[in-house]
Amino acid sequence: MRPRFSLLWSPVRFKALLGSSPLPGSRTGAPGLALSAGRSRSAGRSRLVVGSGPAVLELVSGQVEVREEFISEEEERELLGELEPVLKRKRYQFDHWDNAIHGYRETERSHWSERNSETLQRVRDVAFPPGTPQLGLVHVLDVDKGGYIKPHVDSVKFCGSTIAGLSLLSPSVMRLVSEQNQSDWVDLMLLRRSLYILRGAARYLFTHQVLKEGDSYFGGVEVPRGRRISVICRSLPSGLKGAVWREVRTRAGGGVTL
Ligand SMILES: O=C(O)CCC(=O)C(=O)O
Repeated sequence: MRPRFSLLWSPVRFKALLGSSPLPGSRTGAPGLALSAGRSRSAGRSRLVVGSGPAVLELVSGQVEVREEFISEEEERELLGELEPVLKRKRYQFDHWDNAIHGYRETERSHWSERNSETLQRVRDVAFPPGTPQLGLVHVLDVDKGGYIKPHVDSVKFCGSTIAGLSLLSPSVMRLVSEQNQSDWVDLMLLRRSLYILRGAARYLFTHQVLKEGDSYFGGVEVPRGRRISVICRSLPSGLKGAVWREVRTRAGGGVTL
């Protein structure tokens, strides 16, 4: 069965994968339902988000966004040029079985070159409404080709209601799974140079993970994994403001304690 969505938006090498068979059964192989164009900002973007069904897509509508080609190749090079010397001094960590991340090295950065500051400001401008308190430190995560991020919810002590991340070097699939019902899932296709944003319910009520090589499928199509660097901006945990809290509770049917 062919995936329901078109991959024409994606780099040429993904087109070659259209003929490959999805894995039988399992979440990994399920094509899923695309986020309806009416609820996302454009039909193009909606093809980058699929879910297990209409209800879960309704739950996260407006709370999950993927923007393809958010940064240019030049901007990616500029970010890598600043990050590589810092990351190369660190070792990938593979050995702690209980870590949320396997095969990674990381850094945090508050000062950036002028051009990279401009790129990051564009991320902040689209992800956070004006005046949102934000973490000054930008989190940089370098996950090796064989590495992956296990399902987790970011700590409410250190991160507010919004997470915004740029993906550099490699495409990958981010999977959100409802904490209340494990059969409710949403997959995000994170192409190289794209931006994803998780807000409110998507950030608080779902775990997120980045799939490992071998499990890395989007809509039944394999997404080959390579080394991936993410550059992540977060809002500050200023306490859930009334409106956000009401929104989260309403979407979850009222029975949620954070
Ligand atoms: O690499 C990413 O984009 C996600 C990182 C992540 O899940 C985290 O830092 O909590």
